[in-house]
Amino acid sequence: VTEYETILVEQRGRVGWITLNRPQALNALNGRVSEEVAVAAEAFDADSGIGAIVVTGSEKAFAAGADIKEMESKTASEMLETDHFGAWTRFAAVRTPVIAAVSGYALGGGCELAMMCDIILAADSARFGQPEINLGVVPGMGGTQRLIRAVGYYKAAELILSGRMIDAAEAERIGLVSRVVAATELLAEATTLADTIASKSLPSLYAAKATLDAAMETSLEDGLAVEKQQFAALFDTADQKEGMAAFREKRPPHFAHR
Ligand code: CO8
Repeated sequence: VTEYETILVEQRGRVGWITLNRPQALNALNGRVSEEVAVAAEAFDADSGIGAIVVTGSEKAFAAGADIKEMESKTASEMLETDHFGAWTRFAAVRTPVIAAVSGYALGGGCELAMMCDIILAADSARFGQPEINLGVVPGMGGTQRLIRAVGYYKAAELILSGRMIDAAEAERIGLVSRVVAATELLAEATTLADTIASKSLPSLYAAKATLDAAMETSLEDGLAVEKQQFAALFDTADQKEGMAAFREKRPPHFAHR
């Protein structure tokens, strides 16, 4: 990727913004989009001037799914030969906290992209769903696994087997989204939240995300071992000394933010 064609990328303060930008296809996620999102997120992740990433779409659609027109004529061996998921694996692996700011449709791969993020902020206009069953397929960007971990087996099974779309209120009730805000406030709320996160100590943000990831992926025993390691390691950072000194001296901490 030398120039972005399907996304807009911008740094605002310590926050990296990635805006999906294929309005003619409701931000359908084709191979180009996944590569560009991965490259942009990795570049932000490598930059110590960035403490949070926001992924968003348009008012009408966060993303209406993987690009059906791109997939339609593929054979099984073509699907297996091409690593369609590789770019998304790279995106999901960034150490920096990622917020999905969702307005409008987050369907199929769009819902799955939101679930690759650490926090899902939803406009009251947001609609979530895994409609792949209506196309004769199943979720293929992590939806069968991440939705169950997010909302439990029975909610996930109903959504995946029926293809039913849910509104933001239901998504919040079942635990799929972190918080619902008025559609007109979505970007302002995302900005406030991202700025707040990005103001923290970077090593502790990386550690927090690593422990959260461990909770999703391992047993309690292994996860607690990760937590113990991450917690201890932070005591060698200047930010830990600063954070605790600031508490003792009753003043705000000044983290290094190199
Ligand atoms: N792929 C390609 N094009 C799309 C997609 C999509 N997922 N969604 C919408 N578009 C296009 C439409 O074809 C239309 O284009 P055109 O104007 O050229 O006909 C344009 O976007 C506008 O869409 P609509 O006219 O349909 O807009 P509506 O407001 O009438 O409807 C909907 C909005 C309800 C969101 C409707 O567009 C829709 O149902 N979209 C498809 C939703 C869907 O089924 N998503 C799941 C896709 S499968 C998937 O995500 C699998 C993930 C695993 C991938 C694994 C790696 C490859």
